[in-house]
Amino acid sequence: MTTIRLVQGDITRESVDAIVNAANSSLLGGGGVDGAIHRRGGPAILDECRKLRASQYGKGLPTGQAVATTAGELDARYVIHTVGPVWSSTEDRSELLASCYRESLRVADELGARTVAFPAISTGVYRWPMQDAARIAVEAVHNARTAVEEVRFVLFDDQAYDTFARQLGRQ
Ligand code: AR6
Repeated sequence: MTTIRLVQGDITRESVDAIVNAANSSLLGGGGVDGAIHRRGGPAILDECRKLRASQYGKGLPTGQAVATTAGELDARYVIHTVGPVWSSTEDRSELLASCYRESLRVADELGARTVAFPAISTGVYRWPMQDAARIAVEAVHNARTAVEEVRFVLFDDQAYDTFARQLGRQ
């Protein structure tokens, strides 16, 4: 049974086994939570991302998949990079967003991680509406068969926190 916790704040301050990064397929960093993770985690994360690109992901990490690196100087053992879908009003990409959570938890299981922090994947630069993203995130975690004991959703602002709290019936 996986416990879901909600936290408001900066995911790079969390102390967990694995921090999930809302990356892009290049794995070479970006803005938003990706930029914050690389900034605070230091260059070791990017070094490993570059090696992963060279060895396995020359064409980029596909949307909906996940891969782990060191967490560098973050208070975590791993960063799990996943690529969320860009929001589309004409195409239903929710299965890809659910896959980000599922695949990240699968990678966490492979690593033996028991506590995993997630940001609200795709809800920033990729423009996914928060309410729909919260529903998909919570359902994906509820449906996942995982040994992860605690999933911590780390929401950056009040609105995101309140939306996840409502989705969990905690408000
Ligand atoms: N801690 C927790 N949540 C955060 C933080 C933080 N430090 N910073 C931002 N958020 P985004 P995406 C929230 O844009 O939509 C990058 O450039 C933010 O408020 O980081 O999946 C990548 O390289 C929002 O709710 O990720 C990709 O190119 C959520 O995290 C692209 O953005 C996700 O916003 C990915 O876009």
